[in-house]
Amino acid sequence: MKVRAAILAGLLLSAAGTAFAAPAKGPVYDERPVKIEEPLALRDYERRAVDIPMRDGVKLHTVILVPRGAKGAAILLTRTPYNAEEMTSQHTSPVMAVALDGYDSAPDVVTGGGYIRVVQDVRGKYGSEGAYVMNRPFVGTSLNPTKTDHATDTYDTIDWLVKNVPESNGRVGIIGISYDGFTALAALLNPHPALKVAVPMNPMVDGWRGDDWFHNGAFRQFGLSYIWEQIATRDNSNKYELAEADAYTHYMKHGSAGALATAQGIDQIGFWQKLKAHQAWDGFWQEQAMDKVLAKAPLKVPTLLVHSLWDQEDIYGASAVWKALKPKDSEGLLHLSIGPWYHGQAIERADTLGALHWDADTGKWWRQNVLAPFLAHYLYDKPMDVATVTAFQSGTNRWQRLNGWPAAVSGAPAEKKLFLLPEGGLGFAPAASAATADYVSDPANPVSYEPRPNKPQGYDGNPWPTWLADDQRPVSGRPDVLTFTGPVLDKAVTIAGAPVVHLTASTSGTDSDWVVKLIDVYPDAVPGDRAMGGYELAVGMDIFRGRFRETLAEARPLKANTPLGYVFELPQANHVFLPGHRIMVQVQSSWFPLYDRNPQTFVPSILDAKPGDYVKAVQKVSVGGEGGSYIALPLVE
Ligand code: PG9
Repeated sequence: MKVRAAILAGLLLSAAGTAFAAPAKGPVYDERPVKIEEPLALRDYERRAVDIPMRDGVKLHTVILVPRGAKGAAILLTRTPYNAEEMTSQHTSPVMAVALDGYDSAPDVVTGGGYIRVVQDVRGKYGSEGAYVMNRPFVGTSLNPTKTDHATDTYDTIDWLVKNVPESNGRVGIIGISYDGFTALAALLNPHPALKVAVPMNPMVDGWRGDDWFHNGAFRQFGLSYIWEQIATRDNSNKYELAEADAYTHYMKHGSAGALATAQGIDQIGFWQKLKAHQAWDGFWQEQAMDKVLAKAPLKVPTLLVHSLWDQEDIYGASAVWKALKPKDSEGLLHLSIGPWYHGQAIERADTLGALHWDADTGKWWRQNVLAPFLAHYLYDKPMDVATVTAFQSGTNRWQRLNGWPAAVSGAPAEKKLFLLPEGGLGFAPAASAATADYVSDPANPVSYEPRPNKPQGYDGNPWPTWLADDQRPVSGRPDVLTFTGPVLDKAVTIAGAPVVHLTASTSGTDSDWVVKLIDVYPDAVPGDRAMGGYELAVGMDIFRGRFRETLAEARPLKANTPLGYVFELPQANHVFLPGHRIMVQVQSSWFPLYDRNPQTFVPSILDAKPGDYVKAVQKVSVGGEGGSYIALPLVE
């Protein structure tokens, strides 16, 4: 045994080419060496941590993992506020794929492609110097008085990397999810010539229209903890902890989100002050919306946008960028992938989404058949066969290769009106005579977005990532949730694109929220999947804050007790309502605590509403006659 061990040790040492130095002499009675040397030679990669200088002298902390023996390897870069050191050492392992096995990296693709992996802290976060500004707006806008932004920082970083990483082939790709999808988009502005490909996944694009901070003007309260943890300290060490076991109670306790923010100390944070000052879709949001920013110049870098159909955080961004850039993409550089995923699930195991089963690991399929070949094509000149749009169709649960979106290979979808009808009906023909469906919305008893107790936002063992795919039955029976159900379908109804809500409704208040859900109701018996019997799966749902019905740019009171029109898009869907299923629509006026409560009395700032402003309101939804409510479905024949 001893001889074998000695031979093995000798082999390892000669393979690694290094031996450990004799320990420096330590204190008299201590077995620890003065300085420990890690067994680096046993790693299948080399780790370099560098501080790269930007044009203004600020240094950005950057971790570079180089596969051992790499030569002519392309670089895959991610720029993040989430801690570059941690993201590159998720597990203690000498194996690069294991070290990267966590947020953002798609380690199977990274190591499978022999890439050099680079992760950088954005300025002001973790190991990087400089000031931190949330989703730092761009130089040249009125929002950024400095000379640096994520576009210049990416340029300077890439410039340094191609000159200082000798194992590289001089080509760089940028990839990232959410915030890091936003930084991947930012790289496309005046890009460095070595940037050859970008993959923004579930990118944050417009914080007001439908990504992290607001949806159509309704404030997403979980943003408070994010803002606090992200901005209070460089290393996120100040945590936002809830004293209450149920987040519902926590957010109710203080009344408005503004009062809660004050109690939590969040008033100290600059971004919160900006957010409070810009509760409408004004210049502040429009100037930094990435779809608008990028639409100003032609796309120069091949880009694969990734959209998740059940993205609980940034369900708006990817398709907004697609819509803004695709018509101008004369060179065919822009591609889109649409998957049946929660936020970021494309790089995780994805054979299920909550109770839903896709029969195969859709994340793995997409990485092998779309992501890996797309990157290898632009970074290593390998051939690829990736369609302009690769979309997963839920219901039939199959991948489609499309030449546009929203479009089938054979053509664009046509609008088909789905009418809300009296007595809880739903159908493709309107009701002739005027009628309303009524309910009382009480801010003292708001509709919970998921069954209580609500967990704070988070990923570990918590239902947050999958809540958009939750069964809607728990709220169907509430008297303040209107439910409209169509007949059992005898043939499939296929939709591709964004259903558009055309709601006509009155409120006894002077402001109101409207939540509309388009739901697929499963038959009572689902062969092979009993848990899905009668399941109410939302294929698209969103909220609209009534005060913005005339213009998103300014809040205006509603005329009480008067039927008014509200038009807004639901998120993208690519779904087949199968024969035997039924289509359902739900309407309600609160979605708590995910969204702050509308006081239902018009006040200039809902974030500062006072307890006396919150009043019950009688809501009447028009379900027939002229101006009856409907959803325009993007129907595919
Ligand atoms: N959705 C997160 C976020 C992005 C940008 C701003 C605020 C939050 C994220 O997952 O990164």
